This record gives sequence, structure tokens and C-alpha cells, in this order.
Amino acid sequence: MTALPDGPVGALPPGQRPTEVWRASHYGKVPHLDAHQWRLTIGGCTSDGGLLVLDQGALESLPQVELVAGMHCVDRHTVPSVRWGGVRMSDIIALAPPEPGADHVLLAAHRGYSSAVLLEDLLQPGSLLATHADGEPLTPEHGWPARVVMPQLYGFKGPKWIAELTYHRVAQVGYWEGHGYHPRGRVDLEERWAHQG
Ligand SMILES: Nc1nc2c(c(=O)[nH]1)N[C@H]1C(S)=C(S)[C@@H](COP(=O)(O)O)O[C@H]1N2
Ligand SMILES: [Mo]
Repeated sequence: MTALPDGPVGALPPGQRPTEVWRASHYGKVPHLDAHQWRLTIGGCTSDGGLLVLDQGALESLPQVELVAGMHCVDRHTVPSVRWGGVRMSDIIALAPPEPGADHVLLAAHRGYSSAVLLEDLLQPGSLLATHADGEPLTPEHGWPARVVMPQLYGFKGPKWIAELTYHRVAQVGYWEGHGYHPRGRVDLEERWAHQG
């Protein structure tokens, strides 16, 4: 297990307030998933035009890392410190890389949720496909069996119950992006709303 350098723990980003209790927040119901049936599909503009399907065993065969980071919701609540465990998104992307110029990614979850992110953000060393929080497997309401975590972005960019990653040549519109939230969503720049540019 590799410990990655911690995110900015304790330092509260601009405009955020800490919450005592880590209450799950999401749209819709918590899906009932079977770990043995769970798959992550990587497709769209892959470099070889193919589709890669990963199961839990494939995830477990990749290097496991841990990272402590805050989780910042765009509604201004922050969970100050979560010890995430999982695999680096960059290791997953290396298994099925995008073709040159496909710099946009749509992340889609079970039950319809999705988010639009830049490939650049997924490739950050702290961006994880998390399977654990604080040393325990994720609970169903927090995204079990796996969720995407990008500490530099607001929480809405990281789908819980992740199912699909697709590469695109043009910017995508996910669930909250379609409701006026920011296309990039960087926490340090307070990129909350699309109309900020
Ligand atoms: N599938 C799915 N993932 C999601 C959401 C959602 O509604 N559905 N909400 C996002 C938002 S807005 C936030 S702030 C975080 C909240 O994660 P938590 O419930 O573990 O605190 O999950 C993100 N991932
Ligand atoms: Mo959120």
C-alpha cells in the first residue's frame, strides 16, 4: 500500500464550512449492487477504438494507494478529512488510454447520475477510483463498490457507484453541469457556477 501525499487537510477552501457528521448526499436512491456483477466500462475515443471492461478482481490487481483529503460539496459543506483507499485513476486510464485530442471525459454512475471532467483532472496523482474510506470498504450510500475521488474538484464531479468512463473530443454535460454548475469545478478557484466562465 502506497501512501500518497495528503491533500490540503484542515485548510478549509474558500466559501466552505466543515460538517461534523459525514452524511451522504446524492440525487436518487442508493442502488443495490452486487460486487461480483459490478463492472467499470472504459470506452468512447480510446486509442485503439476498443472497449475495456474491468471487474473488482482487475481493480485489486492494480497498486493500492491511500490518500487523506477533504470532500467539498459545491453546496458549501466540507467533510474535513477522509482517508480514501483505492487505485489511481491514472493507472486505470493507462490500461485503456484515450486517443490524442480526446481530452474530455464523461463519468457515469448506476441510476443515471453523471459528471463531466477534464482528462487532466482525472490524471492528477491524487485522483482515485476509491473502494475504501477510513480503512473500511465504502458503505452503499457513500458509493460502494467504487467511486471517483478528485480532491481538487467539488464533490459533484466524482460519481459514486461508478459504471462507465467515456472519452470525448468535446466537453460533455453531466447531471449537475446540465443544471448550471461549473464545467471544471476547481475548489481552490471556487468554480461553482457555469456563468462564472
Ligand atoms: N452517483 C452519484 N454520485 C454522486 C452524487 C450523486 O447524486 N449520485 N452526488 C455527488 C455530490 S454533489 C457530492 S457532494 C458527493 C457526496 O458524497 P458523499 O455522499 O459520500 O458525501 O457525491 C457525488 N457523487
Ligand atoms: Mo455536492
